[in-house]
Amino acid sequence: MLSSTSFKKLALCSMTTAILAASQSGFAHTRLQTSTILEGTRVYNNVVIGHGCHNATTNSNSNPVMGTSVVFPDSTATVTSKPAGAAADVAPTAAGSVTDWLEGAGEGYSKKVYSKDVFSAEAQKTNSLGNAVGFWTGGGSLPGIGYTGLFPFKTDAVSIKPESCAKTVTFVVPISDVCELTPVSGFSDENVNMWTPTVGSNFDGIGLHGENSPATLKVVRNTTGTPATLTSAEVKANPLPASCGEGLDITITPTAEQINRDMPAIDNGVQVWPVQ
Ligand SMILES: [Cu+2]
Repeated sequence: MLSSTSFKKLALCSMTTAILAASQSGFAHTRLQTSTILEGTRVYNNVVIGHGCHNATTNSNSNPVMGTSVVFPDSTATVTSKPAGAAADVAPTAAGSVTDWLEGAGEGYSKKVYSKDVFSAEAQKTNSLGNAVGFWTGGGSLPGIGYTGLFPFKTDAVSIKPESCAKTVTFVVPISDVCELTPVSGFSDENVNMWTPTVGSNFDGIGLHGENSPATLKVVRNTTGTPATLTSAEVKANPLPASCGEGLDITITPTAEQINRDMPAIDNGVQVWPVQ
């Protein structure tokens, strides 16, 4: 059982989100270790926390992280498309539902890998269908600077519908790094880094570090079959139908309703964060 006193604090990047977003790989934003995967493959991965919350006294990100909460979009998510390889300033268009693009249920593909290496408690989150929709882990103190925190999970094979024109499918994965337990009304750069999309949820974190800068997981269509890196088993090619041209880049973003439901950390029926 977690208590408020078992938790400590987090901190902020001194550089702006905009600067970091332009070259995220070299910086310390919270991201997935492997952010691009091939369809049809199971991948072991990590949430990577690069820094803590802002400490006003030291003007650094030295407030330690005491927990992190992750949401994977479920099949209720908002789906948009762009022409494959379109520039960032090309506006996305509405593109139906998740299962228009992905085989199966379109959710439940992510599972926590059990680990207490960093924090002492963790739990999977499931939706009403029993499908995994994320996880949280907390209880402890990840130093805000000087270390990187890794939180293991895996994704099961995600397969793109052969008849669809999807060339890539990108899941938006909101993550909250918590440095101090507060209610939603008390969120600040001193107590949480909010790597979330701006969708109108309680966790938009407007003005906070990470605002509208969520982690992502891009699934790439296997148009050519077995890749050179996989030799043990043949992987069937999934070519784009000829009528698709260059194809589409699909983005799957969890709704505000899902984020409000699935972002809170609930330990044995008790909501630990945000404080209610
Ligand atoms: Cu940062």
